[in-house]
Amino acid sequence: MKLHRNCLAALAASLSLVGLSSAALAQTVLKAADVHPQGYPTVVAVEDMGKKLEAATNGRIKLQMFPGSVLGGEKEMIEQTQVGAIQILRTSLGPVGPVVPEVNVFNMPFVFRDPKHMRAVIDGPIGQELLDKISASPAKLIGLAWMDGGSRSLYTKKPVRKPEDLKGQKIRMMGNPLFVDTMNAMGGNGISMGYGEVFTALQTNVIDGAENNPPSLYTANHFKAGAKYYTQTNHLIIPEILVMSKVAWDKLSPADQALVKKLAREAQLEQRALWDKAVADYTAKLKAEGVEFIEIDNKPFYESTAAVRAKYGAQYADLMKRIADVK
Ligand code: GTR
Repeated sequence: MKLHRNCLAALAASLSLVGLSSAALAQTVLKAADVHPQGYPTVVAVEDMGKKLEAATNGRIKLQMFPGSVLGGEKEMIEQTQVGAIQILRTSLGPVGPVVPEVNVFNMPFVFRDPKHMRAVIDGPIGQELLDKISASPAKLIGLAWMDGGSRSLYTKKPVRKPEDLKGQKIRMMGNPLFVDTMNAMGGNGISMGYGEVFTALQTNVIDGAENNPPSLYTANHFKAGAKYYTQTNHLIIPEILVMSKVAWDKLSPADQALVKKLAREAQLEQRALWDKAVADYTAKLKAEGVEFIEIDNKPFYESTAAVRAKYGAQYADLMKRIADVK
């Protein structure tokens, strides 16, 4: 009788152990990362995607967000995503170019007429083709969805109105040789550097300026490091992208993969609405902080970068024509 009772207790203990461990095993926590701080449109949209994912899977799949570059700069985070240490990454497409060269077609200066044109392209077949190219490439990244990064303009310590004004000025660009070439063609000296180093580099005069959209200029505080002149060059309109590590992707069931893709697409649309508001809000805040927005005719900058489009775009001539034809 005693033996019987002991056996039952042992069985119950092992059952509860099995129960515990299978519940723990069944839960997948996806680490998501972003260079931007809490509250930034991309961060909010990915966090909301995580909430929906958790609800739709009854807590089986969770997403944990690491904002504000806590897991590194974009180059490092892309590498971590490739090896599976980060599972979901929101990044600019700029630093993806060196690992998936086909995406550089979207990274070229003045390839889109305006942000509206860019949205029409990413929402259509070309946008899907590029996501598929990323997924099919050997980079071990799955292209989930696009996000909006508006349009990038130049900010400097001295006012700039034309390419000649950039002579001798060191301007930080994202890590991709295409961007250094772009800045050199625009008249300045392009310096490749991580986003997290820009503030100190401005403060210590290692650089004289950088280029970005208003929400980034404001939230990264670069205007407080002396970059008070914001010249509306609108030279780069680069979509942001949400990618998943192929290592993590391959562990999901086909049904979960479809769910992640669907929710990523919803995050794309949510981020877009948040983005439009952020551009308006941060533009007003920058002006209130004394940043001078310099309106210019950007044609000389467009013309000065023709050689960059010719050099990098030759291999995408057909695709560039298709992009230009999107209304
Ligand atoms: C921002 C973009 C970031 C990052 C940053 C940069 O506009 O959202 O992903 O690429 O620019 O300049 O490094």
